[in-house]
Amino acid sequence: MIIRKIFARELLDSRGNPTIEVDVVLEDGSLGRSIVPSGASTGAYEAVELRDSNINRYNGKGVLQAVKNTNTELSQLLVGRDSQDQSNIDQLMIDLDGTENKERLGANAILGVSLSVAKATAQSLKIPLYEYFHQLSATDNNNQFILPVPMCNILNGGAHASNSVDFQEFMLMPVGSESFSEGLRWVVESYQQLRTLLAKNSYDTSVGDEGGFAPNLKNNRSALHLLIDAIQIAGYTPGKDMVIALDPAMTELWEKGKYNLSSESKLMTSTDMIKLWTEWCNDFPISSIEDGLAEDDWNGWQNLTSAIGKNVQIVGDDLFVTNINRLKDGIEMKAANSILIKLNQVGSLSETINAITLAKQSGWTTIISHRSGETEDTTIAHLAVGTGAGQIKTGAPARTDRTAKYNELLRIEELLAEKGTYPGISILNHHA
Ligand code: 2PG
Ligand code: MG
Repeated sequence: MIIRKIFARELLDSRGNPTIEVDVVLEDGSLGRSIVPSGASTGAYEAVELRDSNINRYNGKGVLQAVKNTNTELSQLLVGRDSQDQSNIDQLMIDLDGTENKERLGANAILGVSLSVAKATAQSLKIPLYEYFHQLSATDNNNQFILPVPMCNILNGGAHASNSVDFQEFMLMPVGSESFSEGLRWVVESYQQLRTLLAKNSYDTSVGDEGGFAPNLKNNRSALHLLIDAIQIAGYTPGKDMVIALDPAMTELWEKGKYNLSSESKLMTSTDMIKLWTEWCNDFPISSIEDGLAEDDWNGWQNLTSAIGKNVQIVGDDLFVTNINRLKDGIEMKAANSILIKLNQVGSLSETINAITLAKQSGWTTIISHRSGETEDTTIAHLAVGTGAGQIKTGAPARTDRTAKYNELLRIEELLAEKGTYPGISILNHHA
């Protein structure tokens, strides 16, 4: 179907920062609309999110230039083209931008168009978005879809909160449930119990950027005890019904070759951190650690993976930034065994799908992820199901920017009925 119109506007994300929304309209009237999210603990190698430098508007965070680039150059490039030609459309935008990291037109502008073209096409084909993503990424043609195991961030720290916890995300994965909806209920019940538990112990129950609680704890390790207690009070068995996943986002704590755990006044080497993660994994049912080391500490990543990668999912976020070249290096170096996938780190749908495909072909696990600055846009729920990624990370089961994705997955689960399967623990088993 031919693209008739492309139109972008500036609106707001969950932190009240401006972001870009793009509408793509096809000849038959089909509309694709997407809003681009934005990170706080961003990796240095991410594609560039174009922001206006005009400090008189939104403290320089406006996106009017990205909007303009969409409404002029990108629109001129793509109006009149076939919307089903997704990879060609993405390549044309990459070529027109002409830079390595999409800094001229903006990865936010390019991604907004890329996703809205796909969404408009799905609407025109009268198929759900996840099914169109499945068509774009399918290596097999079977009619079975995989619902993702959620990684629910119930306790926030680091760059996502102003509390004393150094590590960014403490998450629960309901690997023992029969279905996505049952697993989601288990984490919600545990989340509610965590609130009660915090209140009972006179901790603050306010939340961080991703909706998880952000109490001032006496040390980082006590967050794990709280999680275990909350799971048990909710009536579930830690390590069986639910496991723990961490994203300490260590790039944020990397200072002059050391890791600064400021809440505990400790400067740690890479070896110290690997020791700490190994201990934590022995003492608690932790099945996944994302960004356990910083984005340039390749050697440390190799050591961490060889130390605990057999039993623990070692996930690269800032390390790979959804970039296929960095992923290739990581696979060759055995620097991890899993990749976090964020559309806006790389800036187009096709490049994102290529990264997922390569990871899967290499026997790695894949986790589709939100950003800490989100919106009501639910594209990643469809991407998780459509690509069969197996896991999704989309924050606490609280705050509309986060629950929007969970709610969309509940709808998809209902729609798929017996065509959808929930992998549970099997998604992590191949590391063992
Ligand atoms: C992360 C993300 C999402 P941000 O580090 O994985 O949780 O945070 O979007 O701030 O980079
Ligand atoms: Mg991360």
